[in-house]
Amino acid sequence: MTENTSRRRFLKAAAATGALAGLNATVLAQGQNEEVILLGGYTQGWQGYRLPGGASASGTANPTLTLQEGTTYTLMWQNGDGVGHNFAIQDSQGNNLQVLEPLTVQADTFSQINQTSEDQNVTLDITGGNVTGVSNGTGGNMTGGNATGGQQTTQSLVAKTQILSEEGAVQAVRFTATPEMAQYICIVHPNTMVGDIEVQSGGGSGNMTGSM
Ligand SMILES: [Cu+2]
Repeated sequence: MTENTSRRRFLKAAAATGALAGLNATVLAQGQNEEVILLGGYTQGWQGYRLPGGASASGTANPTLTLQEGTTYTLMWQNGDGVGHNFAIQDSQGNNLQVLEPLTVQADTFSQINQTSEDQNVTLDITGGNVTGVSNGTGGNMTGGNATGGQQTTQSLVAKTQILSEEGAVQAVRFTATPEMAQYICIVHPNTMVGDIEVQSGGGSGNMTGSM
């Protein structure tokens, strides 16, 4: 805790003096064209806070995530009730798809994104597997950067995330939408914490009929 606080203080000071300006400008370029999804993890159901494609997140449990094939999404969820939850994406047969790149993210970053309106663009700074900052549509940097990201060149994809039990803690994954994605789920509570994923293919219009 103390370490974290003093580090944040350092980062704030560094940002104020402009020491991190160059770093932020560099990593910002990697964050383009990413969509951010925010969910709340509750035993009775996933709560939609920020949904892809400008969909309204108003009060719906287990909202359908409408994704565009080939688009990369960063999904963050916050533990809302102190019960252990995790996150997986499954195909229509219920198989966990090994497509998730785990990212670390701080709870205050989640809060800052959650405070932006749904139609406001958000750009993430992601480096070394860490979401180190977030910018809003006007280009202003809302959080300090993480100056010590380290070199994590190995991107290991997982089929499900680790169980997160601490209330208020945030977990993040990055994935690219593919047609076999059918639902997102908490493996601990597969009956209540499960929602549909609809993946729209890039080219077509009017994809009303089933694909199988
Ligand atoms: Cu759960």
